[in-house]
Amino acid sequence: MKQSYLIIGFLVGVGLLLFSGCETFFTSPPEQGETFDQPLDGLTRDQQLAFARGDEAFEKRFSFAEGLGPLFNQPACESCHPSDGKSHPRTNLTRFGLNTGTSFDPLLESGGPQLQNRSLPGVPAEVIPAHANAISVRSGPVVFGMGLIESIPDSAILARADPSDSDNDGISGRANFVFAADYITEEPGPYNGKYLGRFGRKAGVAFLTQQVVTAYQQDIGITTEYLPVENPHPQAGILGDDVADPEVSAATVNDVVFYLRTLAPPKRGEQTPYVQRGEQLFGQIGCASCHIPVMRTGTHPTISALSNVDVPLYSDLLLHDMGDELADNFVEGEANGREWRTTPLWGLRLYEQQLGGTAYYLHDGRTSDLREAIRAHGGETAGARDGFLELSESDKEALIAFLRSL
Ligand code: HEC
Ligand code: HEC
Ligand SMILES: [Ca+2]
Ligand SMILES: [Ca+2]
Ligand SMILES: [Ca+2]
Ligand SMILES: [Ca+2]
Repeated sequence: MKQSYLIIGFLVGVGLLLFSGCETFFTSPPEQGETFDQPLDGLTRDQQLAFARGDEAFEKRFSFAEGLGPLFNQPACESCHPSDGKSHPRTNLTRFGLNTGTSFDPLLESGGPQLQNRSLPGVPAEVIPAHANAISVRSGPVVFGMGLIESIPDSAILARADPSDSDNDGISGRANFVFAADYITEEPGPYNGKYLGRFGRKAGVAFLTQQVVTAYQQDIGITTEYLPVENPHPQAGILGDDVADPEVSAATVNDVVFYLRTLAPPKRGEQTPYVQRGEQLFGQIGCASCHIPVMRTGTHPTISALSNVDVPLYSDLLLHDMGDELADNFVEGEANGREWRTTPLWGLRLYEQQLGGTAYYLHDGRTSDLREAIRAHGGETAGARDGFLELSESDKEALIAFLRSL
């Protein structure tokens, strides 16, 4: 008898605890659409498995015994794309070269174009050679929505290009045409042998697989079956490490590509009338001429979730002259030292939360203040920027509220 009273008392106690104190003991998991690591809806079982493998590979931290180095910036993709989002400026990477005004030399013999600031134990890290005059500091962008960006037909992007500003609106976006690495395809691209670039801050890469393979080799010092040679360290006369190449299989690269391709953009925040007013202003003063609210994909051969859907990315994926303040003097494909690809703004409302409370905007994460990011827009964007600066304080706030709803 006594014992069963005790048990009942205990159960009642636990029950009270569960009903009353639950929220204070456990933080609820983030909801669908509130993070950057959700798959697109409608993947098949096999596709979900590939997504999960790619997710794991993206998070993997390499050790020296697994091939990290000889030179590297960080040991994992996730180091610079935490939770698949933007990087903290402490993991920014630097590229360098020599811009003579008429030509650009990526200074391969001095370890260019990327500075790897870390290396194997006992090996000196790279330094920027004294004769480099183009130094480009880059922070890692968000990596969701890559398959949607990849599936927008070239024609839809090119339709918005206006290289000589023939419609006289002051905006002359142009495409970056770039060559493909030979491990991607031997086929010459449709534009004088080149392809339409869409990845990277200057749209310097046309293929997602190339973006991933290069990240492994340049950022982590990891060779892959696609590119089984180490990034050399000419400043120290070192060609590799002791780990046999390739250090990562083509299957793993393909899983990571699949993961990025099927990572869904987060859901948009609440559309209050205030936010809608901000969106209207965003259009009125010309922000939406480059930050195009929606593009549409074509037909995808194997992933139905990527076929004929809207892509609310807030970018035209074109290059724009952003003026002196943002210029880096660094040339990439056809992009010059003043041009940058319009940064997609989707997911902006979650950037702060993803980095523990502070977000970092622009290509090098130079500011945490959205107004400052807008003020830095020069060159082709001077008109839209001035339009913003001339808004009343309450209109400015509505526009910022709109950005924070994306
Ligand atoms: C040292 C930091 C760093 C590491 C490590 C890193 N990245 Fe990145 N990532 C960047 C930066 C910086 C950019 C922008 C590059 C540019 O402008 O060319 C970028 C761009 C990208 C993009 C293109 C995004 C876009 O908006 O076009 C993808 C995709 C990507 N990285 C995937 C990866 C994968 C996969 C790995 C691991 C194999 C990886 N990254 C490792 C810093 C990093
Ligand atoms: C001519 C094209 C163009 C116009 C017009 C334009 N932008 Fe941009 N925007 C860009 C480019 C290119 C970048 C990337 C610049 C960089 O990183 O150096 C950018 C970056 C941004 C960023 C930073 C995003 C991030 O995650 O780092 C914000 C915010 C932004 N723009 C908002 C606006 C607003 C608001 C307006 C209107 C006042 C506007 N833009 C007008 C091209 C444009
Ligand atoms: Ca290696
Ligand atoms: Ca280097
Ligand atoms: Ca124009
Ligand atoms: Ca090796």
